[in-house]
Amino acid sequence: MAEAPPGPPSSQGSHREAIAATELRWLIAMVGLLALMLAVVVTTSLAHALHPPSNVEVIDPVTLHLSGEFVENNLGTAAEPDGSVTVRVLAQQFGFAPNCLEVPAGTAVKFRLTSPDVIHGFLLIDTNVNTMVVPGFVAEVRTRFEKPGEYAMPCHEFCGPGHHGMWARVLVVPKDQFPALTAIERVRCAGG
Ligand SMILES: [Cu+2]
Repeated sequence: MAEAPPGPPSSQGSHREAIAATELRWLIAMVGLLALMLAVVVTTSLAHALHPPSNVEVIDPVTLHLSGEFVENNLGTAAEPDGSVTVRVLAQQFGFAPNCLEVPAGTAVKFRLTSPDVIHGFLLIDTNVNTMVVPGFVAEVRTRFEKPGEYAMPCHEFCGPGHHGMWARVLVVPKDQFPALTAIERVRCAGG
């Protein structure tokens, strides 16, 4: 059986040209979009110190209450010998422990968080702090608060039926006030 005769060469050629032009337009749009996304990543990284969390550190979510750095007495803000502070927090259904984190202004702050149950989120609006808290891993974020103030700290990863009520706060106090606070006052956000 004879094949259907091909269309006239000129109409086939213009069809191909139209396809090529469409593909080129999509290619340009795609490359443009990729360049824009790359520019956003580079700009936020340089201008706002926003980086993808890079800390890969494992922890056993079953035993973290019993021993190691996330036992109850270690939670909250601890002063380090170099003048910086480390804040240890547990994110669990449906709250943060402690639920108020008191830190000094003008000081390097390292947050270390983990979860014993499901994935939670740690976000401080208007700062570079934004990470997931994944069970089995320690999330670590470094930041610095220049001025005293208060930050709401909502869990921003849906973690179950009580998710909407899961939030805490960070209270930044003047640097000279911080050393006088006891460990208990720090986790209760005395003065806030
Ligand atoms: Cu949560």
